[in-house]
Amino acid sequence: MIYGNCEFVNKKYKPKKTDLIVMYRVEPIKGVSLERICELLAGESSIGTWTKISTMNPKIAKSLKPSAFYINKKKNLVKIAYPEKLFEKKNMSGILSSIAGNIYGMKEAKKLRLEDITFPKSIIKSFPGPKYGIKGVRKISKVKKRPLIGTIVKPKIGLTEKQHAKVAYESWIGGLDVVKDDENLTSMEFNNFYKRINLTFKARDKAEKKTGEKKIYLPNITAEYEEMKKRAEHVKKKGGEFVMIDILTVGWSALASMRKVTNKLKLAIHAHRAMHGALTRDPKHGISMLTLAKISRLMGVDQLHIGTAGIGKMHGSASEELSIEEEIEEQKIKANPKTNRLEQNWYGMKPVLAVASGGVSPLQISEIVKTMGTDIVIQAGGGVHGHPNGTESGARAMRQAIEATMKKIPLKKYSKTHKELEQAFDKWKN
Ligand code: CAP
Ligand code: MG
Repeated sequence: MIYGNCEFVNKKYKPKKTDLIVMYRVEPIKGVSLERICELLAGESSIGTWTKISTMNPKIAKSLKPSAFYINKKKNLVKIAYPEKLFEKKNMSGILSSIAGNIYGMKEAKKLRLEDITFPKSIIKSFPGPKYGIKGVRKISKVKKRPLIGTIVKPKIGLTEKQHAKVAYESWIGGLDVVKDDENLTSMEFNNFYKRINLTFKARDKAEKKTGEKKIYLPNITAEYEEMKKRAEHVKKKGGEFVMIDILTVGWSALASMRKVTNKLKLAIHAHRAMHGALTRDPKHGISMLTLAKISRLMGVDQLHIGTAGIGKMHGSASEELSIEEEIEEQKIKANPKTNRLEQNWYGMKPVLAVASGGVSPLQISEIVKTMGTDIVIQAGGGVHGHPNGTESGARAMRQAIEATMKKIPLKKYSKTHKELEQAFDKWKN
């Protein structure tokens, strides 16, 4: 069976260390075999087209032809090994136009999901990876062992610059380490980015003075590239250490450029994954969050939202999200057929700090830490500003919850002697 000039299915093929390997889950339309789909997938994502062409020569085919070497009919999983030469190094847009491009529009595939990619050393090494990573973030924040705790200013949009800075101040003095803008707060008529940044950094300085602790602000600089750059420069000028970027809505190319900008400015990147659900949610279609997280690590974000291991308000299973955490925080990943994971060696690339967020309240802190460990940022928006006594008390309740967790004291017990945590229990029960 051939697609154009080549035959791409080769079950005897032994993948080379230099190959880029992709695992796809694919559901063909009626009457189309998985073998046929493999021919189409491998061909369309590399050197093939629908018919035989005169411009193809055996030399091209020999050096660049991918091989579909694994076909699992029970699970509808296939693996394709692509020679590394097919891809331009450090060009994620180009790489994805191949392995996650036209193939999604193929008539013969009803559903197609990119489950995982093993990147070869040459591609890993061509990307910058995080500038700071977990250690760097801990150094900036001066939080050594426990998870960082933070909030998202709420309402998402609606507060003026002054109100925003006030909410941030109360969050910090209540005991939180991190305050961040929400993903859809950019520069609005009633809340201008530059004015917000000026006022919120003033509030940060005041909060640091009052508490004697390091406080972090994550301003959302999401915009078109030139403006994003200007915003990042402004954050630096005002004494910031981080910027937040909605990495999927700005796109990989803009992110790559921003990684260079932030490198020069010495700023860390907090990556918000808004819109990921459009790609990741259907278990049979799209691109897995695991893959997006791997790409984010390559691109060089320092922190990434990965979900709460099924504990918060967002869709996502514990096993999937724990796999993602492992993938962005470890150096060597073993293949795991149960979770559809391929192996990956990160060749020393710095790890990304996982962010657990979405529907979190102080009452879930212990469970999150138990499940996800301490190398995380735990964020609560509604769970702080929804506290019956307001933002500062909400922040206190979060801090009490993390203290109790680190001391291994049950939250309920700790709440008997900690008023704000007790009030959180009254509101959110457990
Ligand atoms: C959380 C949040 C975050 C989500 C994103 C929100 O607020 O600010 O954007 O965490 O999801 O807008 O929902 P709450 P994820 O604490 O009030 O829920 O982290 O899964 O990408
Ligand atoms: Mg949000």
